[in-house]
Amino acid sequence: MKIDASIRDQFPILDQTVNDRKLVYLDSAASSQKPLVVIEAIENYYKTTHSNVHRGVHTLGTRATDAYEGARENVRRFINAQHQEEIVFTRGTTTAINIVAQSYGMEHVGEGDEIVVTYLEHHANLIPWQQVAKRKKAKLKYVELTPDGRVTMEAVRAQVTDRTKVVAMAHVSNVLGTINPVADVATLVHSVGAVLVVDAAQSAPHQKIDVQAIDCDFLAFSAHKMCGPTGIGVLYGKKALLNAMEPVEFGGEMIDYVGLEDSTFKPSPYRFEAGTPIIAGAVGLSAAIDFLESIGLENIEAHERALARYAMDQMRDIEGLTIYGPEERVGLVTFNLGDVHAHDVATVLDMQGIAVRAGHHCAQPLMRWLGASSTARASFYLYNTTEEVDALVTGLRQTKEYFSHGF
Ligand code: 7TS
Repeated sequence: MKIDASIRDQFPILDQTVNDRKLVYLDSAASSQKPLVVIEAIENYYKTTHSNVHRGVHTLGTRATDAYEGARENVRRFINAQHQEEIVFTRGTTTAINIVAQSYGMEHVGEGDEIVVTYLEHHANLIPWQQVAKRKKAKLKYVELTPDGRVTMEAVRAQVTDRTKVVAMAHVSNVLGTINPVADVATLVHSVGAVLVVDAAQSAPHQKIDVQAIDCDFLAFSAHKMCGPTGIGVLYGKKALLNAMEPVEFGGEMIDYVGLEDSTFKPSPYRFEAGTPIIAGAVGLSAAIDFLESIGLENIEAHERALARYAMDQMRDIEGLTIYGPEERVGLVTFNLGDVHAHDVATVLDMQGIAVRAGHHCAQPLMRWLGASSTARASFYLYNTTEEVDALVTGLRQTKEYFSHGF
């Protein structure tokens, strides 16, 4: 299906004014908006199907379980995982990575071992590994970036040694929009007997993910960035690894036999899903996957990249505006406008109804690497239009005038 402005009719939230201007939502990398089909899937689930899962034998219980496990199968198919047991529902990317760090990391990383990350990680894929490194007296090593902010295989090779136990890397940077060579990294990582953890929070919403083609050991993403609801995400892990890992949370649903002193646990995914799971969230995520696939991820990606190129071409004409990262990127543009603070840029744009993100984007080491205390970011999704990019550029020119002393 071709993407045109009619797609916006699917997103009721976009049809509103903010500060008396038509809303221009350019913050989808933080969280995307939701189409009617997702909102209605969640509503219908609560109206017709809800009960707890995996418990009673009654009809609603069976229907809810089918909906929940059906969502798992849809996620498995979406990322081309081999087995349903490899799909763990979590609260989001952050929780998924924390599970891997707390369980696999604490078990397999020892004193003097190495964990490798890059300078462009979101804090969600950095702090959990800092904690493992600190607790285990392991070394946290950083892959250097090229001057324009890319991760090269040469730079990864420079950090990976036979002491490396885990390499954790974003698939796509939430600040620079660069795509990392995760499949090649997987081959390298496996050659030293380590595992690769891929943070796919910024890739899963925009491009086809194939975990078997990447051959990553773990991969994490969040539903809310891909037209799905908040509160649910996915941890993919290779079956043998997940089944050998200790659970992180304990309680109902994840046990096999409970004795007075000790208990045994179910295999994956249930050993990682203690308590009543995020049933309606899984239903919403599944509907979001169907929605994205009905449009075609390749169409979505092409549309956003075209918008980013169109935006950058015009933004470069604004004197004093700095764009961070290389030309080759996904659909987002991070920038600064002279020495105007990014929060001020975002505030003036908001006065014109334009929503962009400002701050350190949960990537403080990268901000320091860029030499910026904060930046502004416009991120595009399938519902954005060239007219909205034009509004952004006009807004930036007005912002520049407003703060003309900064130039
Ligand atoms: N990893 C990356 C690469 C991200 O961009 C984000 C969120 C996360 C992990 C965490 O995802 P969560 O769903 O668990 O919160 N990124 C952003 C952002 O760029 N602006 O706001 C949130």
